[in-house]
Amino acid sequence: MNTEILVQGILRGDYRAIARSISLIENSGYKVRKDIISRIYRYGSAKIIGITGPPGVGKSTAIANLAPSLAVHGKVAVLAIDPASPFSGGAILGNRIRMQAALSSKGIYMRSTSNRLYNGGLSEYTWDIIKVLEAAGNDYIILETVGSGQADIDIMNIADVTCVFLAPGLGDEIQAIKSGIMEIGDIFVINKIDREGSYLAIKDIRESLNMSNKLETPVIGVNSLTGENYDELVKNILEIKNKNPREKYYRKLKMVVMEAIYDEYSDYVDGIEYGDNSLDEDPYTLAEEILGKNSNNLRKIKSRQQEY
Ligand SMILES: Nc1nc2c(ncn2[C@@H]2O[C@H](COP(=O)(O)OP(=O)(O)OP(=O)(O)O)[C@@H](O)[C@H]2O)c(=O)[nH]1
Ligand SMILES: [Mg+2]
Repeated sequence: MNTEILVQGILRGDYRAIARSISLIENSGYKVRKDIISRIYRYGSAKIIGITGPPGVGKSTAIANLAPSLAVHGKVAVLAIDPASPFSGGAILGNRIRMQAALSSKGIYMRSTSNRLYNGGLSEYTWDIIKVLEAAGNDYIILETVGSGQADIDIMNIADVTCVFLAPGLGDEIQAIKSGIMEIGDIFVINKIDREGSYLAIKDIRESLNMSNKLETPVIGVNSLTGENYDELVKNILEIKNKNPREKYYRKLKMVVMEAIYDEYSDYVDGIEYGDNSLDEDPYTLAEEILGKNSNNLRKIKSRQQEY
């Protein structure tokens, strides 16, 4: 498909164009991503709401409540990042399809993306996909990340509001992950307050926040099965101001520039071969030559590549 037509589709909020662009972003090289992103990245601006927490805490169930509640205030999209594990693949997919159907009947676009081998709670292309969803006119983008404790700190770089979900009875698990997540949460949500121990869990988090000088951070108990206290949660999410978009942009900028440089020069690097006596330079000199500071060996590599 022609990129210009695709971009027009994204800007109209057309689901098929959005889905197609996200697939292209996930499966093509940086040049295709550039082609799409460079045309859309100035369009739209959404509040990015990160939902993180340990596996099974109820993040997806929460989003099934949260997304329709936010949809009263603007256009909503959901992006779920799934672990790449081959074991959980089928089960997760089934849940996703049900959730997608339920949300889309309410005009909410949902998409999941795998974090593949990317080391962290996000996928490599989360930022790019968010740009597509912003350009499509969404006011709120809810991001469910793989609940992996410390690794989810990545979410801070991309979300305007980070909601850390915990549940009563996690016990040791809470202790283990607390050190990392106390820093990242703008809102702490104790889910499953229908369960025993929810009062203690809320108290425990409040105490930890006090110790980290985050006395003002809201701690909200909810029941995601009944929707209890979601008004309170939504109110708190709406109250938190968006971060400066430029600040969020910097990390991505560095990553993409590195990737683009690598893409541009990797052919030359691949062209270096074992036992190549015509390239008898030390690696540093050779690197400088590839970067264009001296073109002697580069010409050799280039001309050999053309023979292939
Ligand atoms: N009792 C109770 N159960 C809940 C509540 N919220 C979610 N659950 C249940 O908890 C289980 C896990 O919920 P999910 O929403 O899949 O949890 P998740 O955090 O998205 O899980 P992963 O994506 O696998 O990390 C499901 O069986 C839900 O029905 C709640 O408020 N109370
Ligand atoms: Mg989930």
